[in-house]
Amino acid sequence: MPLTAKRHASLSWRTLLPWVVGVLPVVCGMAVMNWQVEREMQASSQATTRQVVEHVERMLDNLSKAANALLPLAGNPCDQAQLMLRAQVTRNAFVRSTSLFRRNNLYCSSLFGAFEEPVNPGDYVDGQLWLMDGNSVTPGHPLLVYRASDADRGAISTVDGDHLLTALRLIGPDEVLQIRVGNAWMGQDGIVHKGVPPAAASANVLLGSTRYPFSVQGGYAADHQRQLWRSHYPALLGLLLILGAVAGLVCRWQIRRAGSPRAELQRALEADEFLPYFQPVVRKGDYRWAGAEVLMRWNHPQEGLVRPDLFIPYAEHSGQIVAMTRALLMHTAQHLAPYAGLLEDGFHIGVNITADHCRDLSLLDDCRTFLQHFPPGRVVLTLELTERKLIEATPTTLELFEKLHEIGVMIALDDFGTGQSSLNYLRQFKVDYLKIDQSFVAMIGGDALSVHILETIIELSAKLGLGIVAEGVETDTQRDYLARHGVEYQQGYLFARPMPAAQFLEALATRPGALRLPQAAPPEIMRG
Ligand code: G
Ligand code: G
Ligand code: MN
Repeated sequence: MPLTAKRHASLSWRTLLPWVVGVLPVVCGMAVMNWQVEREMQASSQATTRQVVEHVERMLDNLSKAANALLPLAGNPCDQAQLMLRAQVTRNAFVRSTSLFRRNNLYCSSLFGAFEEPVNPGDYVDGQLWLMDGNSVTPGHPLLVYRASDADRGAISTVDGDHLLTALRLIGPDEVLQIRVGNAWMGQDGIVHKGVPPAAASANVLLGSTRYPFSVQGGYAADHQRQLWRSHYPALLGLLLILGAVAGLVCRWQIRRAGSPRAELQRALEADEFLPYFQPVVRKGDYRWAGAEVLMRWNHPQEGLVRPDLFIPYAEHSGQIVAMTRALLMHTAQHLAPYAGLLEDGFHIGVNITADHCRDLSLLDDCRTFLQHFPPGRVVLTLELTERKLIEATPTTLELFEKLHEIGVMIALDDFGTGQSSLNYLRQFKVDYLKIDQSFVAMIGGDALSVHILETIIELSAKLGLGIVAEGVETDTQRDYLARHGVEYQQGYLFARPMPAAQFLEALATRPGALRLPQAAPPEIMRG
């Protein structure tokens, strides 16, 4: 409809909103998925680190068992103890070697027997554990050394760094894991480093053993999260994209629908923007106002006063014309009823109706309600059916017209001569008046054939006993011609233009019998 309220200011949000609505589920979904991935990574990093701690603790249990079994032998001569040292290596899994020391001097080993090497208790964290990067037997090969001591003597057991490395690599193949003892640490490269290991890029976990002075640090490399996304979420991401697209499209559709003619008419109806305008119908002879046709106007907030031919077709198409006419009848009654004294008895109020009104009997109630506003006999309600679109003679329609006649409502056939209604049609609907279309009135003074058509219509209506109203009378010539040919009622700019209720009532009150009513500035502000 060319009439929807212009919304320049809101144009941007109308185009933007569908995008926002479409993108929102994707962004939210991805945020949730990201949070889920991080939670999963944190949980699995925690679990893996704990597993490594427990595994290393189990190794150290074996080492401590061996060392503590040998502790009573510390100080004894090596040749007495040597066999026991070897027995502990054999009996305890993970134990690579055992040795005894006395006064910071390692004097007996399971591998070499009697032996001399200095031992520095300061190398051991808590005097107990040392992650060393190699010894004289296997230089450059990591070793974890456990030391059990009693005063200045004690026993030492070692586990090969390969066992640690296997644990780190097998338990957490996808993770970055390091075992830390004091300020030495070893990662999955199997090399002992000094200092603090770098924190993992994500899900960094540091878990200390409660039983031995070591800890394990775990986490994931930077690209792990991306890999997880790639392997877990393509389907979900696809679903989110589809969801976003659907949400955006639905939103766009809704916004468009909200701007549709139907929605705009509904808004106008609720805002009470449809007003009745009144165009008098005058009687032949004295040309007093014998009635008026109610013409709908739309007092549009942006467009101003809108003529019905610009919006009535949409209202008819959508069926909203019924509610609009009901509101129009109500307003007309409210405007006129307080001034009913100004109207002569039998004052005709013409209201335009369409085929939609004839689908059920609701029009009957609307008419009844209208008439109840006036003293009996004061006004005659005349429903104008346009001849351009014929109403079907269904049982409901016939019943409706029957009942309308019963309550005194009259039927006029509007725009007569422009359609193709048959005489049968006039009879079926018990039409009371014909309104000659203004195109025929405009022919007056023209060629003989046109005038002949007009005269035939007038004659026909007389023969059928129908009242006749000529529309669109603009000149004295037309007025006088019609009067001469027996046309009872006339309507047209010559007498008055359609006018708002206040002006109509004022004219009724001040010059009720005026031959020609004052033609003030046309009350209508026509659009376009
Ligand atoms: O005054 P005018 O320009 O008002 O009217 C234009 C057309 O709109 C006319 O053909 C008239 O029949 C139609 N019209 C005016 N008011 C109404 C109304 O309330 N209902 C219907 N259905 N048509 C109307
Ligand atoms: O319902 P109907 O189609 O009869 O509505 C009458 C239409 O004719 C309205 O649009 C009304 O404004 C218009 N009209 C009324 N009197 C005149 C007139 O004298 N000349 C012209 N051109 N139009 C008129
Ligand atoms: Mn009409």
